[in-house]
Amino acid sequence: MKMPRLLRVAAILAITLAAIPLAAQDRQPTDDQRRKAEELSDYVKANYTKYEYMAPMRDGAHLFVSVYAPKDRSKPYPIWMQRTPYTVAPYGIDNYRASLGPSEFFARDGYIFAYCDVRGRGKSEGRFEHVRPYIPSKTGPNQVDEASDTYDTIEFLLKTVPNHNGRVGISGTSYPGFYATMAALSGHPALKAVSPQAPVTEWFIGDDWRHNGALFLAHAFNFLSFFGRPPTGENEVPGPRFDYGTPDGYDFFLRMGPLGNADREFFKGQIDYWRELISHDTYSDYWRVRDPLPYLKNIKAAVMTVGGWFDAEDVYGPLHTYQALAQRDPGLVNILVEGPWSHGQWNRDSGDHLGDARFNQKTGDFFRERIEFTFFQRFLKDRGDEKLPGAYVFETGRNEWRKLDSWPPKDAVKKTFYFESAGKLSSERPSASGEEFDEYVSDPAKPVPHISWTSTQMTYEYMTADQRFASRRTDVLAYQTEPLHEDVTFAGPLTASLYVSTTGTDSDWDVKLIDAYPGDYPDPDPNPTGVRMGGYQQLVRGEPFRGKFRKSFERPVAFEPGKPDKVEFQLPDIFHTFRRGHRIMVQVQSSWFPLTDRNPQKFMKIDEARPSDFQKATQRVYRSAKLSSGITVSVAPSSTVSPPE
Ligand code: PG9
Repeated sequence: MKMPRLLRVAAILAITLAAIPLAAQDRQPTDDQRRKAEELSDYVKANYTKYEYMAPMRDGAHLFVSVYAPKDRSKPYPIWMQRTPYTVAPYGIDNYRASLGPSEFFARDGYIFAYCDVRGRGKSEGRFEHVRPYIPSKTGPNQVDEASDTYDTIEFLLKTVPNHNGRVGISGTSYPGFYATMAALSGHPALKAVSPQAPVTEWFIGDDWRHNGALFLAHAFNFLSFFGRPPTGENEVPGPRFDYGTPDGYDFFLRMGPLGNADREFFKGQIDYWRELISHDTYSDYWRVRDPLPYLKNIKAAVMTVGGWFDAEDVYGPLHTYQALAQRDPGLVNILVEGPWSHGQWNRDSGDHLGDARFNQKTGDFFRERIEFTFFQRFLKDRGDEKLPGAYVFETGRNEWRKLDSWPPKDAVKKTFYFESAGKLSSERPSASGEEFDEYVSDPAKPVPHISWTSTQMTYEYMTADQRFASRRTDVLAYQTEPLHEDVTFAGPLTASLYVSTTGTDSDWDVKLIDAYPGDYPDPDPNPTGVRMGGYQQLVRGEPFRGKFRKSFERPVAFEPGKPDKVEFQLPDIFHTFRRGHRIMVQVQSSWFPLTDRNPQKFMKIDEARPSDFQKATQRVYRSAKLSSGITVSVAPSSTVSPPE
C-alpha cells in the first residue's frame, strides 16, 4: 500500500521528533523545515529506487534490509548503511523514507543506502538482546553477535546490490551508534568508514541508564515505558508515551515512592528489561560483557566518533570510544568530533543554542556539511581534499571550533581548585589544621530538583541550565572563585575528590561545575524566554556518584556514620573557557531528582527499599589541610589551541 507523500513526510518528522524529548519550542518544525523536507522527499522519490531484502546470517536467521539505490547507473556508488533497533519503517517498496543518509548532501551526491533492522526487531528474524555482548573468538556459525550480523549483511549487499563501488560506510546515533561500533569490530574488508555517534557504550558507569551506579530514573522510566514493551509488530515505531497524569515529573516520581513501586504500580511485570536493569544494581559480568571498549583494537576502517558536550544520554560513550581507539590503534584514522550539542542535536538542527546557552554560529550545519560529509566522501569516494584533524572540537564559552591533533590537548596541565571557607573556591590548598567542613541535611523527602521548570522528562536543556535555583538551597554547597582576571580554559576530564562523612550508611555525592556569569552580563536580543543572564549560573558539567561504590563498583561498601571517607570520581571531559569577569563555581549535593533515583541513605539494595528506609542524613564536606576536597581539571594554555577557523 502506497503511503501518500505528505503523510510520509509528516510521519518521518513526527517519529523523529517524538523520539527525542525536546523543549516545546524546538519540537515544532518550521514552515521552512517543512518545505525543505517536502522538497527532499520529492528528490528521493524521483532519483532513487527502493528494494527490500532478507539477508541470510551465518546461523540461518534472516535480517531485513531496506535499500535505496540511485536510478542513475552511469557510475558506481558506495554503500552507506545503518543498523537500528527502532525499525526501518516505512516498509513496502512503494513507501519511501522522506530523507536518506545522515544529511541531504549524501542523497544529492549519490550513495546507495541500506537500512537494517537488527536481529529481533522490525521485520528481522531472531531474538533481540539489549547491547548484545561481542564474542571475540567465535567458534562456529551459531556464535553470532552484532559484529557478525554486520559482516554477513555487508557480504550479502556486495553480492546483491548492483552498481556499488565496493566500499561500505556506516553511521548511527545512540543505539544505532552502538551498532556502528560493533560494525567496526566486524573487520569486513569493504568497510572503510565508521562513524559511531553518541554510541551507547557503557550502561553502568556513564551512558543512559546509570552514572557511577546512580539510576537515571526519569530517562530510564520514560524510554523503557515504550521501548521496553514487547515488539508490537513489524511496523513498530516507538510506542505510545507513558501517561504520567501530570506534567510535573518531580511530583510524579516523589509520589511514586520507592523505586520498587515503578514495576509494582506502573509496569506490572510487562517490561522485562526494566527488571533486568533494576536488578543488576552493582557492576558485574552482566555489564562487563556488554562494554565494547576492551575489544576496540586492530580496527581497519577509518573511524570518526561524534559526541555532544551536553549530551544528557551518552556523553560517556563517544569520549571513551575515541580514547580506547587512540590507546590501542595509534596508526588508525581516529577522529573525534565534539560539539556544543545535546543528544543527536548535530543531526537535526542548526546547533546555535541549547536552552539559554548560545553558541553564536550554526554548529550543526557546519558539522553536517564540512565535517561529516567530508569524512564519508574522502573514505568512500576518494573525494574532498580537506584533511580532517584528529580532533575537531568546539570550545564553549569562547564559542569557536578548534582543530587539534588529538584530544585532550597534550599540553593541558592539571590544576586543583580547593573548597575553602565562606564558599570560596581557590587554587591554594587549604591550610586549616582542624577538621574544617561544611554540612547540610539531605532529606529524601525533599530532594534537590535537577531542573527549575516543570517536566516529566530528563530534558536535554538541563545540561546547560541555570543553577541559581539550586545554589540557594540549604542542601546544596556552592564554592566559587573571585571574578577571573583572564580567560581560563578547561580542556579534558575533571576529577572530583571529596572528603566526606554522612550520618547515614550510603549516600549520593553529585558534583556540578558551573560558569557563573557577571551581574552585568547582557540578556539575549531577541529574548523570547525572558531569561535574565546577569548572574546566570550555567551548568557546564555535572555527574552523580553513588557513594557505596567509592571503593569498587563490584563490591559496594557502607559508610561508617560520621566517619570521614574519600569519594573520588571522574566527570566527562569538557572544553570550556570561563571568560574574564566570570567565576568558576562548584556545587555539591546529595540528590538530583528525578534525574537520578533517590538514595535512601541507608546501605541496601535500593529497589528493595520501603518508605520507612528513606532517612535524612547530615552530610559533611571537609575542607582542611588534611582532608582537602576539590576538583582537579586540565587547564589548556591559551597557546594550545590553533587560531579560530
Ligand atoms: N540513548 C538512547 C538509548 C539507547 C539505548 C537505550 C536507551 C536509550 C537512544 O537515543 O537511542
